[in-house]
Amino acid sequence: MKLFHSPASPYVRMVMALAIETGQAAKIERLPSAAVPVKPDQTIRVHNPTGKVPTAILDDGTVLFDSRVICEYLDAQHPGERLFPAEGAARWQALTLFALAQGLLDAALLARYELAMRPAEKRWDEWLAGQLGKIDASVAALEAEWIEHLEGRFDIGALGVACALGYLDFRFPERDWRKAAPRLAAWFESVAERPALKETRPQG
Ligand code: 99T
Repeated sequence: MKLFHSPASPYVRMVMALAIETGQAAKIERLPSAAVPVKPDQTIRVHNPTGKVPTAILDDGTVLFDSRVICEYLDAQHPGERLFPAEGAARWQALTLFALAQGLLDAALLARYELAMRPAEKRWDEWLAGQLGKIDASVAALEAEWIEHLEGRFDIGALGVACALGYLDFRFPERDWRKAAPRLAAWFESVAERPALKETRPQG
């Protein structure tokens, strides 16, 4: 499989972390990319009109995106225990937690683009505050409602949350999410040394 890749992207990180967790990293060929919203990478666009990473190209030419789809695809390709539970409450809980991690990240990325890409004179403070508020509310919900789940099996929800929190450390270190979420911080510490997370720490 070829994968349009960026070492700074938490969405790419989810795919790579899942591949490492499930013993499939060696079969992924990383393609360099320059995915930014204002100047789309045309080599990605040929395959994915949104121009985003991760985008995967399978050996038969089939294109898969986004991170949710590629993660679930890879999880169906190995003989071990699945990170996406197959059915029942475990599945819906894991998918909801994964969606929360994705939602947190979507807000964090919008805030990042607002701060790093939008010219200062065009900034809209209320809009930025709205995105930062979504991050804080998501962290609060993880602390209040999800610790028991997180401390259970390392499923796709847990993997997603670890990548989302890692992104906050990477791009928003000054916001110190740990202050309001000590149990979440302890959980994050306990999983941070997993090879899948250690080998995919964001860079950029
Ligand atoms: O928005 C764009 O045009 C380019 N941005 C991306 O490709 C980002 C890179 S993270 N990826 C996504 O937005 C993917 C979201 C999708 N729903 C998924 O795959 O789940 C870059 C982070 C950074 O540099 O700080």
